[in-house]
Amino acid sequence: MMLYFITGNVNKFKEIVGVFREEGVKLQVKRLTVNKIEIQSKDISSIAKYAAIDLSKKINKPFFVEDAGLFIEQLKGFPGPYSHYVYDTIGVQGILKLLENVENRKAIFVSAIALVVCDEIYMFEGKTKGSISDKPRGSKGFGFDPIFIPKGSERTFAEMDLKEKNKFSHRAKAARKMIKFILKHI
Ligand code: ITT
Repeated sequence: MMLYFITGNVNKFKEIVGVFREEGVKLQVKRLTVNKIEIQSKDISSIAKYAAIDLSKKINKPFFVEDAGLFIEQLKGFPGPYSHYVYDTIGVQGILKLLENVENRKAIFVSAIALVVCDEIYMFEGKTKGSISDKPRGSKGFGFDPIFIPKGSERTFAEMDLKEKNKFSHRAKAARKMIKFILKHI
């Protein structure tokens, strides 16, 4: 079986392929870039689910999509579902500016995967608690990785190699749930 991951983000693809490898799954995952519909919702899972429903009308093979967002407690969950747009506009420095002199730096990364097999949709979610650093650290990864320190580590995601990030990350947690499901049911 070949499984397609529909994403424009190569880093996400590499992370998920890494999880498949770590779990010893002999299933080929290929990246496909197809434009996705992105509905407006506070809920990451709903965004992934609607994108998958729309794509399932056009794609006739097993595939999944993933949507992710960074939810910062002091900012009432912002940027959350707007993470991509916020990263492209005010970026990492903009977020740090919003948190200047703010003591509460708690944040959660959320990932939702929608898997489509034989016209059925299956949802998997992963969450990682952590905090926002005072300044960017590290050069690996992508997006908000330089300012996110997962609980249980002193380092930002951008200071970790892919394998270490996958030990902590929201995306790896969601991917492991999907892999468990695939191995059991498909
Ligand atoms: P898709 O084509 O898969 O949608 P995308 O980059 O647009 O790729 P998302 O909308 O799911 O993906 O992600 C929103 C943004 O949140 C993303 O562009 C990053 O800026 C940020 N983000 C998500 N996961 C992240 C992670 O693991 N590390 C750092 N930033 C992340």
